[in-house]
Amino acid sequence: MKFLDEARVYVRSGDGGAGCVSFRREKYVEFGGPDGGDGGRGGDVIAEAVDGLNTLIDFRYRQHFKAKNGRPGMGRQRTGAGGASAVLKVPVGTEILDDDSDAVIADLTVVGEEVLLLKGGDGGRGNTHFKSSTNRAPRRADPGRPGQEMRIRLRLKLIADAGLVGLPNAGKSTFLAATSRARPKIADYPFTTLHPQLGVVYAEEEEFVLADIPGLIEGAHEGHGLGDRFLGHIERCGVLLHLVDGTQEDVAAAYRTVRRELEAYGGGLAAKPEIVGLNKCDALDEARIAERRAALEAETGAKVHVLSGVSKRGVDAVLSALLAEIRRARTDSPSRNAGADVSSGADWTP
Ligand SMILES: Nc1nc2c(ncn2[C@@H]2O[C@H](COP(=O)(O)OP(=O)(O)OP(=O)(O)O)[C@@H](O)[C@H]2O)c(=O)[nH]1
Ligand SMILES: [Mg+2]
Repeated sequence: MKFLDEARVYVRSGDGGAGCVSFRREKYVEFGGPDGGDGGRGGDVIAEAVDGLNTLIDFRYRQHFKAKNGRPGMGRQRTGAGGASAVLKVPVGTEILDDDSDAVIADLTVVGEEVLLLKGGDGGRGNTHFKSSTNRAPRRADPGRPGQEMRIRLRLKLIADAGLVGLPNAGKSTFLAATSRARPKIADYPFTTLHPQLGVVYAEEEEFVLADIPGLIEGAHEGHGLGDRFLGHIERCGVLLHLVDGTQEDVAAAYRTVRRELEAYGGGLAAKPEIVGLNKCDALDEARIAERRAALEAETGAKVHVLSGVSKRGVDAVLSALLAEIRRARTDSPSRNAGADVSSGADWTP
């Protein structure tokens, strides 16, 4: 499956340079004494969140990152040069995990944020350090300390402002296509969408990023259907748009099924603000719409929007309800979406 939101990378910091054994040699100075310099420090491995990236595809082609070793010390007490650090440039929103223990090492959410993954080895001490009253000519110097190595896993979660959820066929991708320049695949069968899609939506002279993910079915948290792993991509959204296909008999049950999966997944998804839409109303008469809307409102205990991604009825009202929540989320954590650079209609997997 060509899903590029995870990558495994091997990183290694540089070895320290060896200390030097050397003695002062000068005309007329017979016993010049030790003057071997220290080795240089090995380079570190650093990860940095940068602007303008939105996939981890680069890490498909380059999976080894090694910092340079420190240079050895030299005579006349010269310290060796330090090794250059290796810098992994990752998109904003990347989590870095230790591949062995699965522990989260860092979560880079702001452009320019850096984390030191591995320290370079210290350089060895030159023989100058081993001079003592009993040993005026030490022949000893330390080797440099070795660098460290680690396997890490990079995991990118979309930083979308709003996320679409619903059963397969609810019309999520149609909604994304109707409101942004994204052109996701749309078809009359479940699981048309196989990987997340992003679109930039313009509404009320503002823009926000909307994520369309594969549909959820009952038992998704146990791996049914496409499972619930895509929900990780909407964990950071400020609001969810929950679409219910209005042409099905039991809209309340459809709503409940998805809610149960959101709750089973955890990650704070169930607690997020949610806008509920009764979709495909172009295919229903007004009496049906009223009846199903009432059933859905009884289930949700909140206002249900009536809309159609095809005829665009109600779409503007839904966008403005989403925007209201997004503005609230942005004021709560202004740095959250800093620099999320997503071109309109960006396909998540190139
Ligand atoms: N009449 C009507 N049909 C719609 C509307 N929105 C979507 N459809 C149809 O419903 C079917 C499914 O639409 P999609 O947008 O692919 O649904 P989805 O929720 O993205 O489905 P998955 O990707 O499988 O989860 C397609 O045949 C669409 O043409 C709508 O507003 N009105
Ligand atoms: Mg879809």
